[in-house]
Amino acid sequence: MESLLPPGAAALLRQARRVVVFTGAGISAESGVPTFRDDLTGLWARFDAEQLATPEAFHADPELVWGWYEWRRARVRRARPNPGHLATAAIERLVPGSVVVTQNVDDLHERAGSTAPIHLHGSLFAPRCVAEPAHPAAFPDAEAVSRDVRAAQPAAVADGDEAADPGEGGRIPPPRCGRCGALVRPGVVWFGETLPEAALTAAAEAAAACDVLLIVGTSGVVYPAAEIPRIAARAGATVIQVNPEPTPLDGLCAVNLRGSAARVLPALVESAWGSAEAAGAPHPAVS
Ligand code: BJW
Repeated sequence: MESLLPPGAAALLRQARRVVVFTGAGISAESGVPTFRDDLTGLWARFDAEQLATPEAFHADPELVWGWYEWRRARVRRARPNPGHLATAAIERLVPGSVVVTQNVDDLHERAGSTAPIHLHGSLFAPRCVAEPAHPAAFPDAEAVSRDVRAAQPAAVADGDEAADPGEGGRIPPPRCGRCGALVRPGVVWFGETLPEAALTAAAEAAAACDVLLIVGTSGVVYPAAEIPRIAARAGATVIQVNPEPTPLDGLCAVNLRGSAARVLPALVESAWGSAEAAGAPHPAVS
């Protein structure tokens, strides 16, 4: 792998005092979590985004949308962080001024040992009330929602599975808010919705202040998230990209590393800091 890394990429990383790792669905692909737009395996290859990832879709068919998110949540719970997530956490440990900014709604960065990654598009594990976002206290943990769903839909859930899994395309009625009775919705950011303001501001500030921004596994077509690497480049940071395919962000990058996150990131970290531990030896938090 060392030979795949252009000389200089590792040195740029090693010399950086503040690194932002900006991730998309590609970093979780090798954990078995589908991306959105990959031709054969992406979620949108089988479903129209407009049918599932908009407020209108949830309003029109809440059972289809909730069932789809329960299916995805069950898949993520069964997935494990891969060497790309571990290498990202290693960068955080090795460069204390580092920040992980992710568009992903899974929790694989956290389970790899990353501390407080910024989630621009929300989380699969933070369902909330449609009527009053301040009502999540009615569902203090995602497990409670999952238990409610299992109780309501015993036939839809495999015995012993930790989360409700209706299968892809399966339908499950969303639970109701314990405080006001309105529907509970996935705590993710759908098309046409604004991103959480605090997360977007923190991500933009980290991008403006970093010396290296590492883009990993995103198609770079969804805004405003795709502005984050542009903010870094405008502020003078060096941008490095890891992706097996070209993206619209290629032109922004000093280095484009064509390969998978689980192969390239550990090699990059090992080349920069020269130790196998740095390249992502399992963190105690990995589960
Ligand atoms: C690997 C790999 C391996 C594979 N290793 N790599 C400006 C211009 C045009 C449009 C807009 C604009 N500003 C706003 C918009 C509208 C819209 C938008 O961006 N549309 C474009 C798609 C055209 N944006 C919005 O609506 C946003 N809200 C907003 O702007 O509010 C203000 C506003 C409102 C109304 C009007 C105007 C403004 C909200 C966006 C929310 C995105 N939500 C989703 C779903 C989240 C919930 C869920 O999970 O269901 O977020 S969409 C989906 O795309 C998800 C992702 O986070 C996001 C990005 O996808 P990502 O991560 O890049 O995945 P892929 O699949 O696209 O790419 C995977 C990549 O990995 C590929 O490159 C592979 O090659 C690579 N890969 N294997 C490394 N092993």
